[in-house]
Amino acid sequence: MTRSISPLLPISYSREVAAAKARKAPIVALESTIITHGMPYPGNLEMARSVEDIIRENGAVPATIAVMDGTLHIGLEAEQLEKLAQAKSVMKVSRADLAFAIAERRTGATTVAATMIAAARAGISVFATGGIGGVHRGAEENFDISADLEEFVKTPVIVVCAGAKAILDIPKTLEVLETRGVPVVTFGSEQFPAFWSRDSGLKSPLSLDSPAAIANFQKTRDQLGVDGGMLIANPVPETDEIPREEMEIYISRALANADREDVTGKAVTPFLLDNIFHLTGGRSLRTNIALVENNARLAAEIAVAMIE
Ligand code: PSU
Ligand code: MN
Repeated sequence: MTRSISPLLPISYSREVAAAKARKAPIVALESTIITHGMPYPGNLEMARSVEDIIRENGAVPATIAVMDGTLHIGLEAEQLEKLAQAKSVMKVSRADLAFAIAERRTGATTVAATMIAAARAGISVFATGGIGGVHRGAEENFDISADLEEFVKTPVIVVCAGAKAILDIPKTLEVLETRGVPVVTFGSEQFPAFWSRDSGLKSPLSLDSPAAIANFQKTRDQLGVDGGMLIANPVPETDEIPREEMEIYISRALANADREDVTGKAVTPFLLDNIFHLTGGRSLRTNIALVENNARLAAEIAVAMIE
């Protein structure tokens, strides 16, 4: 099959995002791997919709990012979001293969790294998600370190997450971020959170108490000529938390299952998430949804503060 090479990147803005860009309104980017590979349908669609609504309620415009049939979408229309949430065999794309999905006219859900690239390309500086990828347990053997970490070095986007999942090696994840010069700021706490749990047992490198202070920090980095993004860790609300000791039991079982089934590469994170979902009888999913909603709220407030 021959295909003409397009001189322009096939990029499409939702009506809402295009209007927000025109009036320079605050915009918050959202990733799509969490929708296609992070949660089962229909919980994933409900989550995606409620997160978008929370961003709107807090004075910003949501831009869910995904590649659909080769077009890079910055913001999805309602029917596109619905289609993506039910789509099968969607690629999970990161820095290495975002352009591949576009060039080959595929459908790809964007990870944190790919969403940061697309957001920066679209002039969006704040992004909300659940958890970032990091250094996996056993990385000294399997070399499994998410491309998400390296993206923070290059791409100037503030990413709001609920810390790192304890399926990862959290101390090593923080070490890599420190080595690569990525600021890790916990919102309203001195302790770095562990996704489903409010405390990882590790101190956060930095902490700040207001969206305005976070916006000011990023602006100051920019004035100093320091490149790259930063990680804002927002602890899950207390009422939705699953304590660390309890999570550790499910995590060890999920890791043992992954080991037995020889799961490797990109499949590792989705496999563990799905396993933990079943092991907790769905409770991990409720916590996951609550923390993404909480992150959407904070991200909208930061996006508003960035333009003040
Ligand atoms: N962590 C989560 N939920 C997720 C992911 C990570 O708690 O859905 C997804 C994100 O899209 C993240 C990606 O960017 O997994 C990391 O994948 P990998 O570890 O293969 O880089
Ligand atoms: Mn990996």
